[in-house]
Amino acid sequence: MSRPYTLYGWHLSYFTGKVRSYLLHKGIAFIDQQVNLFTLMWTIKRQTGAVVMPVLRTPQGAWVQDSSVIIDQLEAAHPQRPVVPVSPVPRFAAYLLEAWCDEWWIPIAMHTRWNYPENYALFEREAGGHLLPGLPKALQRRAVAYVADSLRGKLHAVGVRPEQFAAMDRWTNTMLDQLDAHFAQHPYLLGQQPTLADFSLAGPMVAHLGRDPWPARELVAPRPHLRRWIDRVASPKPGAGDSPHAGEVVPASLKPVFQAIVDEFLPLLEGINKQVWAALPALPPGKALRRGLADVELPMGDARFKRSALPYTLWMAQRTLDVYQAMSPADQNQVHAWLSSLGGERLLAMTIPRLRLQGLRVLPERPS
Ligand SMILES: N[C@@H](CCC(=O)N[C@@H](CS)C(=O)NCC(=O)O)C(=O)O
Repeated sequence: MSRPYTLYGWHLSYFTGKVRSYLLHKGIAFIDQQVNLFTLMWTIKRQTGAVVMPVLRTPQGAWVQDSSVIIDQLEAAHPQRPVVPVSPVPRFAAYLLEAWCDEWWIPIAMHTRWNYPENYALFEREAGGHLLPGLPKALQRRAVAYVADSLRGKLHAVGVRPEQFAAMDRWTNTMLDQLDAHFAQHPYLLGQQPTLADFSLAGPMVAHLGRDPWPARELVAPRPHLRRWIDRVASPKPGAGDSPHAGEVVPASLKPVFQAIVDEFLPLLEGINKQVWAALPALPPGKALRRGLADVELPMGDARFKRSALPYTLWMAQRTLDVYQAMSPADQNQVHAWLSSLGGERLLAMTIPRLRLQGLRVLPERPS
């Protein structure tokens, strides 16, 4: 009997939530391994070059890092119940939503976790037990405090800054209302079947907002359709969404979401792209870009928002644009017409330096 996959990650981890929801939906057997301090700091670092979760160990013994790469590899190996739509507009929309859910939502998920002290008891209990299983509670608490400090240290970079809290709260409430209204009409983002987009939204929603006590009570419970979607995606029932096709529509009720992506996320991508191009000439060949560059400013609802430009985010945009580039001219026309209807067709003309992943960083494929 072959060994199953092992998913190394915690239930409270954003990107582990994405991959776990995907694996459960696909019905792929896996060991759900809560990662401990040794595995995280030693084994994973040695195997992937980064201290990060989730990481998937395949039955063949390969260690795969990055939720998007993990899902790509699993889709190739397990083509039944595909999670990527075939029709051009939903296909492109699924990847665009993946990029947005993975990157845009990070400050919101960090803000709703780290700025409400009542969330800490759950974090301390779970992370402590995972990091140092079986060791004294006092030691576990010290280890968790260390991890929590390092996570809090990243808040400013991703834009979680006191002067921006009010704008983030307004944005979150508006967006959650829009998602709740959508899920009142459709079981999943792109219709009847869960897609890559749903698993990506599981990152912020299943692992953070729908689980941390403060946002679960204050933000999610008042929105019952969103709550039910979170529960569906976190624990799919056998046979749910069991169809040979992934979602093949872009429902009209998602229009406000795509409008926000065009109005807010596209300027974020453009700001990062500008900084990355500017950083390339001084980058020694073969060296990765810093994880965070200077601040980029963009709209967030009715306000302006600042966060560090993360070159990795551009790799997610490249992934989305690769999907468009691989389409036939007729299919590209459909995607172009759809984005034009939102005023976002300039996304398709963006020139991004070709990037590849190196752990949590990116570097140009060819030396500049
Ligand atoms: N883009 C990566 C991100 C993985 C990631 O950021 N994981 C978080 C936990 S949810 C982490 O380990 N962060 C460590 C760090 O940022 O240094 C993915 O899609 O898997």
